[in-house]
Amino acid sequence: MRRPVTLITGANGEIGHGLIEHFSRVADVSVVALDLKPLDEGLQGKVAATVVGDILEVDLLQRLVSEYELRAIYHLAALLSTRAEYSPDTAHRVNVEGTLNLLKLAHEQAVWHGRPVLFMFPSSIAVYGLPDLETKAACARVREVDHNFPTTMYGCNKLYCEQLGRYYAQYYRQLSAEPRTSGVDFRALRFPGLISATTMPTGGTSDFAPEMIHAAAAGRPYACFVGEHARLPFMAMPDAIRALTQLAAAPVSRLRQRIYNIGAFSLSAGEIRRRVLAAFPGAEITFQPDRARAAIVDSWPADVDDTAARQDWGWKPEYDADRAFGEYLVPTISRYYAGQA
Ligand code: AKB
Repeated sequence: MRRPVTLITGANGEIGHGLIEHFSRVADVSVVALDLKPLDEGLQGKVAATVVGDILEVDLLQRLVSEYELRAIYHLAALLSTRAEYSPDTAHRVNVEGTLNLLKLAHEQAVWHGRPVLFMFPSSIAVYGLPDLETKAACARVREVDHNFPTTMYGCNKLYCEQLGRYYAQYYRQLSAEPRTSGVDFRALRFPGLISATTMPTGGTSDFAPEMIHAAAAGRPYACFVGEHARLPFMAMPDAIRALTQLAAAPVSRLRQRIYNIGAFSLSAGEIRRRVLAAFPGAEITFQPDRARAAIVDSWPADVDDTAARQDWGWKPEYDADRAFGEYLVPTISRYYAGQA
């Protein structure tokens, strides 16, 4: 008898950390954590099993399902936007072929145990591509269907994988004599830039916000790679975890779409700097824009329209900018670096 589990890929990343902490407090969920690197020590006692390996290794995935019955997959593994620009072919393999491997695995599992497999997919504001700053200013809150013209490999990968997931959930093998669903219950969230108080992102382009805050708390100078007017939507990590688990728990009958924007607050790099200086008055933060990375940020929206998520499954962020800085980021990061000192 195989053990029913929830698989988290890319478990060692920022969202993985938050999700594992969350599931460790939920009695009936056993997590198998898959990552290229060994799971961080602090998380090891919080999962049923850890697997070190690559989502591109089909044999590894098959060995996994010989031992476990997958009831849900949180597919977090990806190369983020900046890193993907340095190795676009690898990014395509990991982000697209890796996702397809997991969609196929979810389908096989659903057929095997005769019930739908929940497939949660973190997508991104990187799927948007605004042609210029005038357009960015004019359409402050983009809807899911607007401006889907990504300028990065990562954005192209996320947009395509959203559509692959939608295909698996709604149209899989639609021409077969007896069309049935694939059994893959695919649900995606388009995350804004995420800011965690306890982990640092690697390889993203919205990273200037967490980097600025963490550098200030650690007493390190920081040169921001975008200009002070560069503006993006952001979200505190606890809200991101809540959004994932809330969408996962929503009855499928409530979902009018498979892919949802979610928003929390929108800040420019200059506004983040002012908030960081208010909390850490000695911080040394300068602006030294990197033309290419700043252009990526300029192509992403200043904010998103998340009306559909609010209407369909009750999305409402708990952290606006004041609460995110005042009650989560500043106190938690300060404690974290005080403990390191
Ligand atoms: C990145 O910067 O690549 C990510 C994202 C916005 O998806 N944080």
